[in-house]
Amino acid sequence: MTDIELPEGITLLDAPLAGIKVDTPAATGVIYFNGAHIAAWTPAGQHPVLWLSDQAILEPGKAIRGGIPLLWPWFGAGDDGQHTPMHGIARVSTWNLLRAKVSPAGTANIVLGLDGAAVDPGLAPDLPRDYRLELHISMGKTLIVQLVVFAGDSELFFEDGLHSYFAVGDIHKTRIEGLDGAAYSDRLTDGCATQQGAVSFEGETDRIYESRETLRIIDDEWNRTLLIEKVGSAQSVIWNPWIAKAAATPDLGDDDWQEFVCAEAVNVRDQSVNVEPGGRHLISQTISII
Ligand code: TA6
Repeated sequence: MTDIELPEGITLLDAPLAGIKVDTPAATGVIYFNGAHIAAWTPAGQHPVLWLSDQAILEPGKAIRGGIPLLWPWFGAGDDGQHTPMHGIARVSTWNLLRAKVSPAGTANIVLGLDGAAVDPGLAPDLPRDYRLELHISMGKTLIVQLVVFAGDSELFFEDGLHSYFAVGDIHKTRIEGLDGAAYSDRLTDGCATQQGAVSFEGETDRIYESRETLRIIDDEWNRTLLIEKVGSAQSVIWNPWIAKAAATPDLGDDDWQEFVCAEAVNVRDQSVNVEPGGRHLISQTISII
C-alpha cells in the first residue's frame, strides 16, 4: 500500500489494519488504507473530534463504524435500493498512499489513491474501470478532507459523500445550526419538511437536507462548537440512530448513540454527480473547532 518514505510525525501501522498514524504537535490521527478511512483525529489539547465505535469491525474489505466513511459511487443501497455494499465500494477497497508530508506547523498533508482497475470487478460491475479516486487530507488544528473523482474515457454518474461521525459530549445537549429554512427529506417517514431553527435530537434522526451551507455543531456538554464548511456538496445528511437502531446495529454499543452525530456532506439521488470523460469532481469538508 505504500513504498514512500514517511516524514517524522507519520508512521506506518500494520494492526489492527494497515495504515498510518499521525502524531505531531498539532494533532494526532489514524488513517487506514482500507477505505482511505480517517478513523481518528484529535487536535492538540482537545477532545477527539471524530467518533469511532469500540465495536468497529477493523478487517480488510469491511465497512468501519465511525470516523469518515467515504460514500461512492452510491449512497445507502443506491437509488433502486438494491446496491451492495451499503454506501458503495470506496470504503471497502484498499487504497494506496501516494504522498505524506508534515509542515513546519505540524500539519500532516496526505494523499491516498484508488485506481478503478484495481477494484474488485464484482463490487460494481456496471461501473467503468478507468476512473481514479484521490483523497487529500490536511490534518492539523483543522481537518480538511477532499475526495476527488477523476473520470477516464468513460462518463461517470455517481452519488458521493463524506459520512463524518462527530464525537459529542451528550447528544441531548447537542444541536446543529446552519440548516434553518432548508427543505429536507425524512428517511424514516419518506416525508418532506422544512427545518425550523437548529436541529436538535429527541429520537432517531435520518434526514437529507437540501443545503450547501456551513454547519455548526454546538456541544453544550463539552462547551465547544465544531465548524463544518463544505465545497462541492448540494446536500447534508444528519443522522443519529438513537436507542433502538443502536441496539440493532452489531458494531454499535447500546449507549453509543449518545456520543456522536453524523453530519455528512453528500450529493445523492436527484443531486447525483455527472462527470464528463476526462473531467473531475471534488467534494470536501473543512472541520475546525471555534
Ligand atoms: O447516512 C445515514 C445512513 O444512511 C443511515 O440511514 C444509516 O444507515 C447510516 O447511514 C449508517 O450506514 P452504515 O452503512 O455505515 O451502517
